[in-house]
Amino acid sequence: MTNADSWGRVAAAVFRAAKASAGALLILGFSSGAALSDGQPQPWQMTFQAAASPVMERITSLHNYITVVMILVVVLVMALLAIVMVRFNAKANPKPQTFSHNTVLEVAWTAIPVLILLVIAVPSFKLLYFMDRTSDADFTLKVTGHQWYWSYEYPDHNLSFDSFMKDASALEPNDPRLLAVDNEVVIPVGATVRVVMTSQDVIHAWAVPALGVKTDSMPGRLNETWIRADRAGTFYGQCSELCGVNHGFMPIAVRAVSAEEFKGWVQKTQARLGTAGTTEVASVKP
Ligand SMILES: [Cu+2]
Repeated sequence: MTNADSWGRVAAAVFRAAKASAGALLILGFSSGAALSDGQPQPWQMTFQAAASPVMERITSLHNYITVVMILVVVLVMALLAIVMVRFNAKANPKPQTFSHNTVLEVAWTAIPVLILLVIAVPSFKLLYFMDRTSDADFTLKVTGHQWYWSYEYPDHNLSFDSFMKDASALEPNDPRLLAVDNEVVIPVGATVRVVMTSQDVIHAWAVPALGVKTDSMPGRLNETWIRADRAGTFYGQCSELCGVNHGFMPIAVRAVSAEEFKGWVQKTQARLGTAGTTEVASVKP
């Protein structure tokens, strides 16, 4: 058996392994997300939480699409590398060619990467503009970050309250540890909610994976995004900007309910807090 033969067999084995692992990645990446529906991380979760908003659905499909493009690029580069190693090593090709330019090849290896970038950039920009569109919102939610809790205002419903992480001793049976809060954000299913964000001290970030939102809340600035829950449920998130010693203990919980339940919640909460009131809560103990 010649050396080239054994290199060929190595290359073929590498190809088979690459194909198998790419297949496994595809299966994991494309199926496991759909099985999870809780709006919170799961043990051994491999991909995103199941999408609960149109933005997150689009983020998930853009991710899947770019993964396919990426696998094709990796396979192409590996194939070219294998060909070079097998056919042009010193033993297989003892007398190298001496030319140094090939116009067709040079145009191709400039144009193809440009095309690949365009194929990725066009859907990315479409999604960015989609995420930015908040013109037809049903109501506004104002989020303010504090060291280390969130406060929420519903200016259209004359309502405002603080939201602290639930202490381990206060957890109910179904509350996720480090994610459950005393006062959840409540929104009606299907309503488009404009979310404006700011901070009272340092930079925080309001992030809820299932709703596809992660926006910085900055002191002295008002950032804007929007959310719309497609289904009922409680969707959890965390502060995603390192903001100090209790950064890991200022979670976010958004509960999506029916329109009637939302109305009831608004009345009940107004009665409980007084309009534009603020809850009294103990400071958080990590
Ligand atoms: Cu923070």
